[in-house]
Amino acid sequence: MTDYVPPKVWTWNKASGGRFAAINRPIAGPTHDKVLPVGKHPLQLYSLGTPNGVKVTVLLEELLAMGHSGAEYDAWLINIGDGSQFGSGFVELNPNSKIPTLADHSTDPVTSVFESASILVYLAEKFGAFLPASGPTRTETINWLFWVQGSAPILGGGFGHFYAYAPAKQEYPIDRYAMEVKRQMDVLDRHLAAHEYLAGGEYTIADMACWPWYGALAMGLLYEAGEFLEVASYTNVRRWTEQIAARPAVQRGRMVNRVFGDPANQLHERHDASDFETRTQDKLLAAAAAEKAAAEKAAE
Ligand SMILES: N[C@@H](CCC(=O)N[C@@H](CS)C(=O)NCC(=O)O)C(=O)O
Repeated sequence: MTDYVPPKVWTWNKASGGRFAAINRPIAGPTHDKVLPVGKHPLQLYSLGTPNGVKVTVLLEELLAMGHSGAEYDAWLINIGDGSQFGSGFVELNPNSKIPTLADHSTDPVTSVFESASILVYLAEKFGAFLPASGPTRTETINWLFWVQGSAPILGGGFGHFYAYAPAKQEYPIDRYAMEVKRQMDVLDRHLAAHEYLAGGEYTIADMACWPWYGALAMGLLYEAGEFLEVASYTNVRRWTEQIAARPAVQRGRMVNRVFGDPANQLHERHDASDFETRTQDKLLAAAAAEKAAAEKAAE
């Protein structure tokens, strides 16, 4: 531990350090003028394929798969690394400057919806799906939705930050947050031992909110911390993760606004259902070109 003694009043006189130092600020509001693009569908999503973004694109793809054509959407890429969340148009929709943010142009005036859980509830209620209108399953869905909204910042902003992104490894915060994240995984694991989905027998927006965070963690995909946290031991979380990952709508939703990882799983912007097929077409063409190049090299 360092022997840092906090001053009487904190001042912003140096970068905070770590992976997101360039975008962290102690003040809100826009940094520049930027009008947001608006596409052809009533629902305009401004997002990035992080776990918080994926919650919403999974729900939109699930709604479309169910036949709700009104859920067609344009998904625009907001690159938080370059500060796009601080553009004036984005801040007008979401004063908190964080993805995901949704604008519903089917209402007059346009409805702006921010906070991923608020977007999930808004869409689920708009289309009457994945959140019962009343009764115990609704309450249980809301319980787990609030649970993940309160818990994931401990996983991402706490454990992930200190384990993977902080400029130096420190035992105290890593120990504290590792303990809490393991407790959270155990909460889920015990619950999922007795329930197929978080709210019981029904797949709901609670699963969609929780899966991108805790499903990814369970499969060792977050912060390269799989071995450290012994994630393979949470077998019920893994069963649930794989069950959800097998859904075609989830596989599509996970690709939208994704700009990292395997390029084959990235669809930077989505404006039409056919964008996924075009993406497949691109992959086939790229594979054919690679095969041709390999064959030519072998013939040299
Ligand atoms: N509680 C918010 C969290 C959203 C959030 O933290 N978004 C991150 C990306 S996953 C972001 O936009 N960060 C940009 C920044 O902090 O400037 C939600 O659930 O929507």
